Amino acid sequence: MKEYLVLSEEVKVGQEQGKPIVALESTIISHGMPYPQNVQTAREVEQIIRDNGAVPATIAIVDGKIKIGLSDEELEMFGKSTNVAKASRRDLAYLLATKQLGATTVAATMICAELAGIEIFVTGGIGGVHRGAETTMDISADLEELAQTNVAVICAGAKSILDLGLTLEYLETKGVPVIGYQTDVLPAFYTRSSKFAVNFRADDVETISQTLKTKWDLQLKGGAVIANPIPEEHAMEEKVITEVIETALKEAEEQHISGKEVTPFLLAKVKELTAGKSLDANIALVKNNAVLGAQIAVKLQAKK
Ligand code: PSU
Ligand code: MN
Repeated sequence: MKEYLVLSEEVKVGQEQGKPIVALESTIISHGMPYPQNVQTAREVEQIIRDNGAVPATIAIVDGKIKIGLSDEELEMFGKSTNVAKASRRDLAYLLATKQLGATTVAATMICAELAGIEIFVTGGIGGVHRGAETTMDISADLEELAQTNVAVICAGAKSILDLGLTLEYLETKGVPVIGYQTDVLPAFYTRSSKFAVNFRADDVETISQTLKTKWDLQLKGGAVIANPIPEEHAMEEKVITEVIETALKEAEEQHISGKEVTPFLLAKVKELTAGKSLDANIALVKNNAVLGAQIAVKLQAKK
């Protein structure tokens, strides 16, 4: 199994020195944001993690290997290339076997992080149960992964392109705790709140890391969602974003978008319809999650 893993020098040295490592996904770079903001953001997020005492490990599939930590050139390549496959759980083996470029989703990044012994993973938003899933059965593989893989995902909740209520129900069935950082309600990515309560509220990093440690000490397999609201000053107006999302969903339906294209299509549409404002919000919230994720990783490492 280890023969598939290639650690960057920074990650290797970090692990040897017992430093906390924070995983980062690459789908957000290749399919979630446009160039050059994607690469710029990826670099800044890595630096924020270093500044907060942890080591960043951006994960991707390159030339038959799972890269744990990308070089600057690789980040640039994932940001620029148009031939990068979106890699979720089902895609990993084929992309590795055929030596193609794969940008890992939340699900795939969790798998690779666990293989590399990394427990904390920072991203923007997780996939979930799509609206209308009762007929389309479109449910992100991210949720099943959270059910079975021991990695905590720090995110800004989930976008309301999804059915947030059903997403929470699914996570509840699978026993995945959803912890709100300094909030009682599930943040909805672009906005700080939604009408849904989180399972638990944690006002400090210690509570979160101790909860994670306890979960895994008890061998309760699976991850956790740490939901961190977008900073107030970057949040979007709820009415604006709701209308935009309704339009994007309608267009996706009219154009018969399906399968793994759905999420990237909706993300690109939302960005287009908000004249880039949603991108600014997206960048701000990922950076905010990077600070929290690094702090949790540092605390968790101190308990080893
Ligand atoms: N949500 C976002 N931005 C993203 C994604 C989701 O706000 O970039 C990406 C993540 O990589 C996530 C994936 O794991 O989309 C989910 O895709 P799907 O719904 O096809 O499982
Ligand atoms: Mn899907």
